Amino acid sequence: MKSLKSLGFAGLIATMALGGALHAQAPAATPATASPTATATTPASGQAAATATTKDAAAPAAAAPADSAAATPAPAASKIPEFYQPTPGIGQPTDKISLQPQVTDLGLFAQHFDTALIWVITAISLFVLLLLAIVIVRYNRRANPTPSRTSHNTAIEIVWTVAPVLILLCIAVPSIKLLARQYATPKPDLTVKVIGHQWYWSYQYPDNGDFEVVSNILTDAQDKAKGEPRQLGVDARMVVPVDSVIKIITTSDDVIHSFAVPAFWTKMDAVPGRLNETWFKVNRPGLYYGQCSELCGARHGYMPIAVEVVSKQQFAQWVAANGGTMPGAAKPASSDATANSPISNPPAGTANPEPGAGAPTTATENSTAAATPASQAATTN
Ligand SMILES: [Cu+2]
Repeated sequence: MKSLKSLGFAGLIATMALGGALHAQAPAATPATASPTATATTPASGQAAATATTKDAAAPAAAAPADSAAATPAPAASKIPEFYQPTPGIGQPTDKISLQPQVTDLGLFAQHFDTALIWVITAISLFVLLLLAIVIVRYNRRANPTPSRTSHNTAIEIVWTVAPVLILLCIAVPSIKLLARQYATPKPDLTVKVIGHQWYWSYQYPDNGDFEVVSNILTDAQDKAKGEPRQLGVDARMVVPVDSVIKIITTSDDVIHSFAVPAFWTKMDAVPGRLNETWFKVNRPGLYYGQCSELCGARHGYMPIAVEVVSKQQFAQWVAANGGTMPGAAKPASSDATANSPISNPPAGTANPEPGAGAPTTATENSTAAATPASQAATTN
């Protein structure tokens, strides 16, 4: 920074160039803030939206469960274990103007880089402010009636070209390093296929017998009862082991969604007909929330993501509760030869015994799934 002070007016030009460059950096440095913003800007009540959807879509669906509920006993919802309660300030939006506390090495690297960039931005802004102040005071018409007629100065022109280039290089090196690390998945310990639907998520575990978890938003009342942050609680969480490289493959059933968990520094679009890949390795167990981060329709704001990071023993317990197997363990005899085919979908109803969660496997999956929170509220309360 000392050398900058000697640049004089060169700094002004340097800063203009750099300002543009910092803008270009913004996408890499901001994924983590997207979700909290989304939360803040979705004031419309989940209840209201659910009711609205129910009107056109759920009328037949609401009638059907009423009959079948009497005939067949509801599956035991408590069989799938949940290990962690939400921790205020961790893995969910905070009221601070900063990134969420990061729980992956990549996230910590990004957080430090973000802090460093703030200092660079502040220093340059103050420097430019100082230059402007000098110009206003010293070179106004009264103080400097006969202006200099200088039009070229080779030395200063070289300086104000080279200095911004050097500053940009200092920013570009860690920035590209961060980007590269985000896209280079280390050898994975577990692969989870994340599928976006209008408007819920499902998670498939191909390494564990290819079972599937269907994850729907909870109602506000259910969130309150369970102590979960409003509009972030789900009926079935995605569960992964701690200190393990989790390879995430995203795709979509209908439109483009985006799987984003700010505390992991993870965000990847889920595009129909494509498989995208990203990864994370979480350092500490806990419950972390995210949201769909690509505008995907009417209930885009109501398809939260809840990832539970647990010990390896707890993960094995959770997999067993979902009817899956751990790698190396004997696979249970499957009545359906195609059950583990990568092409066919596993029976979602068996993976998630929550009432209404099995609905997405039917042909009317969008309409019934959208109505799920409403019908759950009606049947469980
Ligand atoms: Cu979405």
